[in-house]
Amino acid sequence: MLLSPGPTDALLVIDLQNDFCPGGALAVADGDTIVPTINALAQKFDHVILTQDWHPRNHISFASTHPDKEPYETIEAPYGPPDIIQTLWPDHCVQHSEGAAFHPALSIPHAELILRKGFRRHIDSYSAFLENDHFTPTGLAGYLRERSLTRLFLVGLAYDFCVRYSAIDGKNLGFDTTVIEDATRPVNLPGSVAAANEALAASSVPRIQSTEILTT
Ligand code: VGL
Ligand code: ZN
Repeated sequence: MLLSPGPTDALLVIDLQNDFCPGGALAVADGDTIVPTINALAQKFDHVILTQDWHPRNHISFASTHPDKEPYETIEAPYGPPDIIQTLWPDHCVQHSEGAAFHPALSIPHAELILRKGFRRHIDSYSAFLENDHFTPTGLAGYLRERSLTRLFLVGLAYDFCVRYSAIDGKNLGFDTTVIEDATRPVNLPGSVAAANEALAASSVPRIQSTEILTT
């Protein structure tokens, strides 16, 4: 069945930034290969929102901030449950760096909002809706509600982190939420893709293919 986006639908493009693409600081395998699909999908939507991971130097999620830690080790986040375990990453998406810029081939001139997240030094934000304390809002839910945008289609990077958490929070906040799976790529830490698949299924967030929206 072909899905046809309408006036209350939005495409949410998560973190399509240089640092998550090959050659970047936190490169996702083939992260750049989804750009043409996302550009084509964007043409089908009246409303497109981009998110941008946007960290200050010495961000809590950077391994380099913690003297005795290496990337991909974990810490107990000071803000506590429910996701008390914070993965530590290589320094990435530092505010105003080239790595934080959108991939140069991303071409969505009609995108209406660029939502930056992860800008507070002491808290990470995978989700476009809530920071990693699962409490502090980014403002996106209010924006979408004020604009009467009720159905969301998520694409971008990375499937198993920012796409996963954004989709689940979107769904929990009352938006009709779908992930366009072939327009995402995962970081792929041990178990992270299976965990994302299970979490999305548990929240009844469907995964579809871009061909269900693109005619060709
Ligand atoms: C992301 C790890 C750290 C993402 C952002 O966009 O999925 N992953 N920061
Ligand atoms: Zn980040």
